[in-house]
Amino acid sequence: MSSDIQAFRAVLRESRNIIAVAGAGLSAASGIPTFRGPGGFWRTYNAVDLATPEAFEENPSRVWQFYHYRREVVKKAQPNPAHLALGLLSIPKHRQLIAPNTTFTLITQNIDGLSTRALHHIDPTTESKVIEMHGRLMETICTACGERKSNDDSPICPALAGTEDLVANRFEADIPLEELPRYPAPCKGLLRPGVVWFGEEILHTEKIDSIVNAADLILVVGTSSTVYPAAGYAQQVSDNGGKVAIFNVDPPDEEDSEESQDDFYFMGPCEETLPMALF
Ligand code: BV8
Repeated sequence: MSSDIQAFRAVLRESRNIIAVAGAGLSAASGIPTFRGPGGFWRTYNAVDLATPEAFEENPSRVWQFYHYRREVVKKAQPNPAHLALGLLSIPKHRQLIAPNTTFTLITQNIDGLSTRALHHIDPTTESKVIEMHGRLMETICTACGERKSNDDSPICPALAGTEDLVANRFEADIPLEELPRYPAPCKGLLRPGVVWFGEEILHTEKIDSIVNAADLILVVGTSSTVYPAAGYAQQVSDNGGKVAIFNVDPPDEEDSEESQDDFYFMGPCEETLPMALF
């Protein structure tokens, strides 16, 4: 396992199909709490327990307050240097400088849209796309007609206004169903956040499978690699003879370091290590 930047750059140059799989650590420097860090809780709930269809079914008022809170956090957030580094790698004319004659695809587990915003900061005309495999916070799906729509209203409905302030609102509101986000008339169906919950199939699954199978280098950026299927992509690339580069603040796991598939390990905040390793 190496953190030799020159060796990593040589691998970048000799690769053909590069991918990155990103997690909450990519957006940490933008002020967005990670799942398994201190911010992984909202009120007394573990984020993972609220990101399920069952939680929404049981208490849509609570789940909508959780997602409204995260929408308001994201609206105040800006892409950080790690988003921008991946954005530059996504755009062929910039990628040419460090990895000529390669393809690059960013697959993100994050729903904050910051990687897409970074891309458009760099080049508003770019055709490059980020694969947002767990959906988007700023989209909704109608539970009645199934329509998926972009929605970055703040607040998304009057009843949620101010509920993001957990100090002013010490007690969780109990918002009646009819006051939660609804699809416009005549449908008026209850909306749900446009994200993939645990137990639901990820988006773009066939496209991701073919891209991961073709990859000969994977950058694993800011993820605990605990949620599948994303957590399995690095092993898949390694099994296919490809190389793995980890960018994480945590040190490598001791117990599995001997047989770990990691060829490179850049320990530190990815907003520093990623730009340094790539450019
Ligand atoms: C599915 C959207 C099947 C919502 C999320 C085996 C195979 C397949 C599935 C399973 C399986 N085993 C179990 C499952 C089920 C489940 C799963 O994986 N469970 C886990 C808990 C075991 N998977 C699913 O349910 C998936 N669906 O498989 O469907 C299917 C197939 C066909 C038909 C029907 C069904 C769907 C999972 C998607 C869930 N939705 N998000 C929302 O966000 O609210 S998951 C959510 O949690 C995130 O998107 C992300 O994926 C995950 C959190 O992980 P991380 O992003 O890694 O964040 P975390 O905080 O854990 O770690 C942060 C890391 O960053 C840390 O390592 C930290 O050290 C590091 N870090 C921090 N700061 C920095 C940093 N690193 C660098 N720089 C820094 N500055």
